[in-house]
Parts: sequence; structure tokens; C-alpha cells
Amino acid sequence: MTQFSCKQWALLIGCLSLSMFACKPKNTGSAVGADAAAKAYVAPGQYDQFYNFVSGGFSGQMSVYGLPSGRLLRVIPVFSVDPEKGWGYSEETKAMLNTSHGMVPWDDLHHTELSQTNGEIDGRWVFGNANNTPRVARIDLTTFRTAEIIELPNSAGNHSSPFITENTEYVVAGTRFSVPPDDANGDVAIDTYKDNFKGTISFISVDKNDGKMDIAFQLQCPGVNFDLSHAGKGKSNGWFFFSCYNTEKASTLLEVNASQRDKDFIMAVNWKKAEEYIKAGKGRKQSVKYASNRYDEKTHSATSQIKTEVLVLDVKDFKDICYFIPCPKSPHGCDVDPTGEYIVGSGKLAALVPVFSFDKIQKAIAAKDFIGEFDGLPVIKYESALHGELQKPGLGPLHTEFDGKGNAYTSFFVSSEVVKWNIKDLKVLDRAATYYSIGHLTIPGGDSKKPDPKYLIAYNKITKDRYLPTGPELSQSAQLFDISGDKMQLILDFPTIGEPHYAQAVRADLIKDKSLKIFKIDDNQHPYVAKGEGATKVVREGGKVHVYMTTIRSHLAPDNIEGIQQGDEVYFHITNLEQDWDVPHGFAIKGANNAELLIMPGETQTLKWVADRVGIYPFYCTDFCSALHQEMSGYLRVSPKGSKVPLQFSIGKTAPVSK
Ligand code: RUQ
Ligand code: CUA
Repeated sequence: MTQFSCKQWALLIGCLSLSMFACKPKNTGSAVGADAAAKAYVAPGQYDQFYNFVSGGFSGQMSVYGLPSGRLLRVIPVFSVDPEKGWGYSEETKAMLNTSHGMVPWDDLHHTELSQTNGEIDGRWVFGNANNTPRVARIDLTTFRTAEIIELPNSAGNHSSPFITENTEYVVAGTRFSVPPDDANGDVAIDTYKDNFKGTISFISVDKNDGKMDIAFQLQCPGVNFDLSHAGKGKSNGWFFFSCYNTEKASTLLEVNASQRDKDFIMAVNWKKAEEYIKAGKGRKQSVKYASNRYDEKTHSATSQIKTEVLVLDVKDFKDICYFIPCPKSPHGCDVDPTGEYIVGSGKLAALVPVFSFDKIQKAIAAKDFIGEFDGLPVIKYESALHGELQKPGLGPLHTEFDGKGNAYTSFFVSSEVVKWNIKDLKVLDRAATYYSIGHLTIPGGDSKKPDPKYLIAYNKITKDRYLPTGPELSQSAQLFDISGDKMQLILDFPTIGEPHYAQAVRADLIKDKSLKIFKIDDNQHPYVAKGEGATKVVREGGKVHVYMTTIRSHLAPDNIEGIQQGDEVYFHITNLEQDWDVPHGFAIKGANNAELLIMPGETQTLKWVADRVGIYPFYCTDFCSALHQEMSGYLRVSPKGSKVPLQFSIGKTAPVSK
């Protein structure tokens, strides 16, 4: 997000004196207590208590940390290609990054959301959003791999996403940029925003058993910017709440023009009602184009399908789906407490934090306590929806998580701090400085019905002077706080991958024992699998050559290949025959224009390689797998086009040529 200077914010917020809220916290050196190291210490050989799933922002990936140690356990490739793992480079994974625009090798992942059952994290999947080319990904927490990516039509800037309902019935995604609908003429003047631009919210269904996603329906809403959202829970289950900014509907110089109104909105959506209308056949079929990409664990391959239709409800035609609640000023975070009663809106330019009451919202709707309409939809009177305001909490409130004990923790970007406050009586209880400019924060389960409030992690945008200098760019950082007592205590800093926005954490017990160790070779249904060295072969099909290769400590079979001709497209289909945990093999060949392969035990992956010149090409295993890893290599001979050298392959001795 944009970095304002203290001065700019002081100007924007005018009324607050800066001396009260210094932008850079003092006592940087002394902020850590003497027992901090012991609290974050996880002895060598011991497991962490929590998994932390952290969005990678502009890296497009998701990273997994252990808590409280802050150890980086894994980077899961999601929306960006990853040459380390062959993601987006192997023939099998390319389809995962397909979109209606073709293959998109990068995106911007802002939010992670763990699946829930009855409002509690269930440890099955974690979802992530692609902000730029709107998509939602589902990562399987047995393999820690991206299992599915679905594209969202009628959207642009999928920021208010992916947030889920309390039984993961839907993953919900609100568009950041309103745009003309995909089936409308989009060739319109930008200054016709007010007439032609619409904001779309997608409800993506998630299959209970296998997690498969489909767009169940979309809501066509007024053309504002949806920033963030959260589902209702408990009593407010069936509702969804979205923060909206740019209710001015500006299309230029938003930093000024979208900050005009004293209040923007939280949009309350009765999604159960919308679901009823859809079931009653009220949806309009709209023709669109979007990709639905799935990875099949049995064939070890992804398929991409372009779908051409969605069901859309125009909320204007159904007066009981959407309601606007005024919320000061350019709200960012929109967070619902564990009871489902309180909805916290964080206006990033506001000097207070409003807390809305679900019961009061319901009463106001029943009593038609409206102050007017916005784009034909009712606007509830602010005071009627309000539980109360947290006064003078800090500067630049962004996000709130909960401890399940009646307290909320809100991040303040400008004053660089976390503020703990009591939801009922709206009293500030504690504040802790962050270094610096905190964005999101996380408490394990902190957006669910059942938080696990041992730690809080702050994700900071600026790291200046915290780490050894590494040139102009410094890594973003996370800071771990112990929140088990009344006061928050900073216990650890750790650097992060990309720019973390939201993250979630969960007790390790929920996931660690389900984690897959190998793929069973007997279950491998890859069309080019070789289930043993006896099944290896090299087959020519015109200008294409298929190499069925296997790996096992410490050789590749075959390891001598001749009869390849200049210009041939060679497909190395490599099956890792190992059936032991943590024994991947890698594959690389000189001159490859893509990346390595990293093949897990029992898996088959394919690297395409074009023989561009005559000569000898060594190939080798890239993952140090055994004492004889350096011996795990081979040679491929490329002859001129039309050469009489027969196609042959061997290991140890020359094997018969395959037909
Ligand atoms: S955002 S730093 Cu992209 Cu969730 Cu608030
Ligand atoms: Cu296999 Cu190194």
C-alpha cells in the first residue's frame, strides 16, 4: 500500500496532534524483555507449536513458518512460477497458471484463509487470492501444494478475498476495481465510471469432500472499491460484510478524489437470501470466460478448462440482499468478532474505530431505519447500527483480530502500533510498538469463532534499521508478540518472503499428522510413468521424442541417450521410484530454456527440452540425495538433422532400441 509520510497523514487527519502519536516508536533497542529469547526458543529437533501461513504479496506465493520460532518451513508456489520447484515450468503444472488471458506467470497474493467447520479452523485447505488477474487458489494441506486455481470474471483487482463462510460453503471474493461487466461493451470513456462501472462479488462454492471450487453465483453491486470483508459467524452466519471505499466513484487521483466523503460504507450482504433467489431460478445467465484449473494427484497433472457462463444477481432488483452502513473514512479492514455480534470497520483515514452491532443492524433493517439510498440500495442510519466508537486509538487503523476473551487487537499503520482494546466497553487496554508501519496482524484462529490467543504476529511494511543492510531493498518483517498475559510482549523479529499482507496460523496438531510423506508409485496414473527401470524407454514420434526416465539413489535410467537430432523436441518424463519420505530427486539438462524439475517420491514430472545444437549434453540430479549424488548424471547426444545415428538408450550397457 502507499506509504504516506507522517506529515502527509498529519495533514490528512488534521485534527490530531502528531506529538501524541510519533510515527517512529521510541526505545527501539529496549523493547524486548529479557525472557524473550526463551519464549521464542524451539530447541533443535523440536517441532513448533503452530503453522503460520503467510501471504507473499508481490511474490505471488505463500510461505509457511513455524511459531514461535519464526523458522521458514516452506514456500508454496501459487500464482507465480517457481523455477526451484518447476512450478509453471514442468509440462504438468503449466495449466495451473492458465487464464482467459493465456498463461499468467505472476500475481500478487494478499490474503490467506484457512478452511473452517462450524466456524473453527479445520486444517484441510488454505485459500489465497490473486489480486491482479483475479483468481482464487486452494492449497491442499496434506501435500502443501496448490491443488486448484479458479479465475473470476467481471472482476479486476481481487482484493476483498478470499474470505469464507463458517462451514467453508463459499469462498467469497469482492472486486477492488469496479469495471464494466465482461459482457457489456467495455470500450467506454473512463469518465463514464458512474454509469458503466459495476462492482462484482463472487460466491465460489467448495465441495465438502474434495474441496473442488466452482462459481456458484455472482452479485452485481454498485461501482465502488471493495477492500476487505469477513463472513458473519454464529448469530450473524448468513451475512457477509464488505468495506467499501471510493464511494465517490472517482476514476482519477483517487488519493484525493476517493477521500472526499466523511463516511464511506460497510456493505452488509444477506448471502442466504441471495442463495434463495438463486435456488428459485432468479439468476441471470451471463456469458463470460474464465479458467478453472485443477491438479490431479493420481495423474500428477493439471488440466485447465475455460468456462463460459456465470449466474448473476443484480442486487438492485432484490431489495433485501444488500444494505449500506456509513463508516468513516475509507474503511480498510472489516472484521467480525468471535461471537458474530460485533463488526469492526477500520477507516484508514479516521481518528476512531467504529464498532457495529449485528443485532442493531437487524433492528434497523426491520424498522426501515434508513437515511436514504446509495445506487438504489438502502443506507442504514449510522447511529442505529453503531455499538460504539473506540476513541483516539491511534493513527491509520487497518486490521483487527480477536482473542475470544472479549478483546480486539487493531493494527495502526501510521502510528506503527498494535492496540489491544475491550470490545464491549471500548476501552484501550494496551499498546505495543511495531517496527515499522504494521499492515495486517494475526492471532491463531483470530478471525474464527475460536481463537487460540497465545501469540500475535505483526506484519510490517518497513524494516529500516532492524536488519543488516542488504542494498536498497530490505526484507519485510514479522514480529511475534506473546499475548498470553495482560500486556503484549515483543519476543521475536523474523524476515518474510515478498510482502506479507494477511496471514493465518493454526495449532500444528491439526495438520502435521495428516501431512503426506510420499506418493504411492502403484497409484501413479501419469500417462508417461515408468514404474520401474524395466519400463524405461525412449520413443520417437516424428520430431518429438519421449524419454521415460526413472530416478533412484543414485542413478538416472537411462543415462546414455543417442539418436536425438537437432531440432527435436525432447520430453523427459521422470518418475521418482523412491518410496521414502524426504527423498526428492531433481533433473536439469544443459541449455534448458525453462527450469529444473524437482520430483517427489512416487511422482512423475516432465521437462520439455529442445535440441538446438549438435553436441553432447550432460544431465544430472539437482537435489543432493545421497553420498553418490554427484554421480547421478548422464549424457545425451544430439546429431545433425537426418543423421543415421539410431535412437538408443542404455544404462550400464546398451539396451535394445524401442520402436
Ligand atoms: S491489505 S495491509 Cu492487501 Cu489486506 Cu491491509
Ligand atoms: Cu538424486 Cu541427487
